[in-house]
Amino acid sequence: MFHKTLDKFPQGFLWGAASAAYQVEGAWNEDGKGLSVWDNFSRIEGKTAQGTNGNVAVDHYHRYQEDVALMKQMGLKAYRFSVAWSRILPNGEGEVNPLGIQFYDNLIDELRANDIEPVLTLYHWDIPLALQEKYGGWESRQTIDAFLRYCALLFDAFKDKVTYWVTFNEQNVFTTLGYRLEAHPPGVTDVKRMYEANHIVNLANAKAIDLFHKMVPNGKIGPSFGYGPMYPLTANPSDVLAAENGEAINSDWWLEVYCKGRYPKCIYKQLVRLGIAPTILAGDEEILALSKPDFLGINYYHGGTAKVNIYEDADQVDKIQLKTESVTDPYLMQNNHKKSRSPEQLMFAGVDNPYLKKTSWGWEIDPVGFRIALRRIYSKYDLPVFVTENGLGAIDELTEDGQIIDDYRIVYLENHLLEMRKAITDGVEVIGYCTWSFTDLLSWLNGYKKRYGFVYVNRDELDEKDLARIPKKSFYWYKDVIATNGSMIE
Ligand code: BGP
Repeated sequence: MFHKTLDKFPQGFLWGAASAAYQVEGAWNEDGKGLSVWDNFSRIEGKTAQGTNGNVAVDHYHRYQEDVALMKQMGLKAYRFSVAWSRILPNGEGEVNPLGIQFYDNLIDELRANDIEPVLTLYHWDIPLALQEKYGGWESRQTIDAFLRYCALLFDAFKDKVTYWVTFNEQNVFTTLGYRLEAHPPGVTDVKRMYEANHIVNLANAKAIDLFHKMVPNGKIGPSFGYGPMYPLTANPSDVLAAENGEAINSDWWLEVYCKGRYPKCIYKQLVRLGIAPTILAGDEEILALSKPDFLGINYYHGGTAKVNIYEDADQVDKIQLKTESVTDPYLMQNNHKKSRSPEQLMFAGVDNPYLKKTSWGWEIDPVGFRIALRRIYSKYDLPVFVTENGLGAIDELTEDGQIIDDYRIVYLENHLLEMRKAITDGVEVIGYCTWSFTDLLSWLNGYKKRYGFVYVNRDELDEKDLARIPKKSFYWYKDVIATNGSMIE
């Protein structure tokens, strides 16, 4: 779709930036906070880059006023942050920690006083350790009850101060990395357990949305999904089908539950066939149907590319491999799901996209994919879209006179914003856009080297230094973007 002129960004568009509690706050054991699974996991040798952890992070807990002052200086319209469940309920349930509520109350007041819309994420991966140890975390239905109590406390405390709420951040990512690839807590490698835990989170999400609508009738809530479109490698219909399969298992599997309140039938049938479908009890379908989000949050970094897998490609089927009873044969997964990590193998083969460059961490850079993503999910689900994360992880270096000239970040964001503006012109309703991130922060697995912020934080993996905040060149660029309500993006 070619447009001679582009529509303006809507009035009141939420130009924002995002963070997560564990990645910025620090103060891991202060003012009554309990432990989260990440406080524990990061202590296990070899799990994070150079053993980095969130004990201090970028000390936002103590420096939130300074950080909000910088947001104000920039003119930021929205700040997305997450609440650490273990600050509110140190054991995940039971006694409430009033100092935990107080911290977020102060932060929200500070944001409001500076005309910044708070966007509150209820869960950004840091489940209280006590719930993990007592119930097995997201593998137990008791955790749903604990989560709802936690949600109710926050709904009640902030219903008059916070309009925009996010339930779960990237459920697809934390269940995959946590229960299948052992890269995140609880460090499991069992695809069946992943789908079981994922089902529990789906139930928690639906119930939380339903409770929210009863308790905060004027608010808006939705999940934030890590989304990128799947492309076929070629116009070969078999590759196109492979991409459809990829889109279905990587995205529809979650998005249909969020937006339509039920599992997509083909993927569900495939998981049943493979013996890895989640256990659905009587009443679960009714609970899933309660999921009626007001918007769909998406975190966009990149999509993926698929070609037909070796089992379905008539030209190059490696029949020998199929005939051998190797444990890597995915058909064996029916009896031995622990040995296989990939039901997707039967559906498509993931490949590099020959048209796209990558970041230093191997993430494809694909601004046009952002427009495709917005168009695709808007036409499929018909919900306003809130872009809750997008950004570039890069190595930033201080010049001798103490500046950070991050032109590469400006180019990255500019290209993405232009595609978003085109998507808006196409007709997609986008209500806001949060970059990842405002200040530099701790990357879950990559330490402090991989920086995303508009504001440099003077620390590295081994040395906390003075944690000074230094606005980068991109800070002033985004300030102008906001001041012109995006009209300079063309
Ligand atoms: C998203 C997460 C964020 C953040 C971001 C960048 O998936 O929601 O919390 O971590 O990715 O990730 P990384 O630090 O691995 O580059």
